[in-house]
Amino acid sequence: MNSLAPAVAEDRYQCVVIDDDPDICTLISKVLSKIGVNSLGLPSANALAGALKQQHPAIVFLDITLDRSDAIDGIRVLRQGSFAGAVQLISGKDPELLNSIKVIGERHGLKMLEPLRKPFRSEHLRRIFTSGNDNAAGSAPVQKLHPEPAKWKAAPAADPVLQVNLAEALEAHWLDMAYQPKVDLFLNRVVGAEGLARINHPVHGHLGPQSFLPGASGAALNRLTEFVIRKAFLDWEVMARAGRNPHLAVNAPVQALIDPSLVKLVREHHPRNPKWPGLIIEVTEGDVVKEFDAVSEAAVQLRIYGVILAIDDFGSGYSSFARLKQFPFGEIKLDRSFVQNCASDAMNASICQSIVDLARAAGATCVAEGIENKDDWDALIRLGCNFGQGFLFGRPMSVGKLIERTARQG
Ligand code: G
Ligand code: MN
Repeated sequence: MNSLAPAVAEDRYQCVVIDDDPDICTLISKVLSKIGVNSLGLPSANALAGALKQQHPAIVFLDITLDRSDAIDGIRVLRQGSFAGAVQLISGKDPELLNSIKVIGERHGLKMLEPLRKPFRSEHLRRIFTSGNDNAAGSAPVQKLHPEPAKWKAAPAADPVLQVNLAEALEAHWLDMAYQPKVDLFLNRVVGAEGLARINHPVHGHLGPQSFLPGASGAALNRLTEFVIRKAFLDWEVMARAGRNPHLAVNAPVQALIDPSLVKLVREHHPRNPKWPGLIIEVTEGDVVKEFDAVSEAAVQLRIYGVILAIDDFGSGYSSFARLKQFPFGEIKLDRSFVQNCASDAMNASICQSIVDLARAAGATCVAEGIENKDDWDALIRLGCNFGQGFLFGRPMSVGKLIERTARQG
């Protein structure tokens, strides 16, 4: 009935503590419960992976050495689970090692707090939640983990995000799609766009996927995927009537992609106009690797109807090149963690070069994600990357705006 769940529902843990020493887990949990924060203690990175399927904690405390795993494994698990909260390293190990691990976490796109050295006092723990509060002095209540602790302000993704039930949002017709232009980097011309689902909430305005994807049921994700595909078909027709012909893309979770109803939907509803260039469905690399055979089969079947698959965030999912050789993808989307600073960072440039070459050898398109400045754009051209998207070329926009941004084609 209530479509707006609080950021942290009552049956959810606000914190997860990963430490192989149960006494430490208990100690931290006790201190946190005194300030109204509930937490779940776990011994290993593996256990964390399991817990993240149900839990969306605002903060994860992470010890360095864990049960048959370590903090680096934990970081990988968090990255793969697209963890949007903050990570608090805790250890008695030397500060240099702690700092190197913090840097690795940041490289994985995680919000890493300043490491906490063991032994620590309960006061230190409390400060994590209360610093930045004017009335701090250790007594500020933080039940909702909200008052936006100063440490979290730097990274908006780490703030607890308003959660909306996806099934109810679909029911209420709040779903909408914004398009981010995709450009030919050599010609500086818009050739297509990536559709990004969002909620147009009557009270809270535009809400991104972080507000409706975590915790969404499989059935709701299937319906969302059906929505974005139908919308992309309809919006292409709108643009075609305005004389445009963009190659549109949408994102889909792998479970929805391999559901037989998806092929049926494409088969029945794809535009019949002979000019239609087809649709691109983006699936993340990690997902592809998990369901390799089923996704490969769906990819081949979808191709029959003009739909190709793109591997999204390529390079971030640790796929093996050997397996990739057998995967029928049509596009690789170079993860923005490599694209950003590729002009000045030799390692990033070299990774981009390898992926551009890989795409070319596979006969696939390579699209650089997250281009934010001219230097990186120039560098990508030198590397031979043909296509790109990013704030430099345009933020996600309405179909009307996209028509304005796109060249009329005869
Ligand atoms: O997973 P995928 O790469 O499809 O996610 C697209 C997301 O990337 C969107 O949320 C979009 O707003 C964001 N995005 C798009 N372009 C840029 C950019 O240039 N810089 C950054 N930081 N984010 C971007
Ligand atoms: Mn994408």
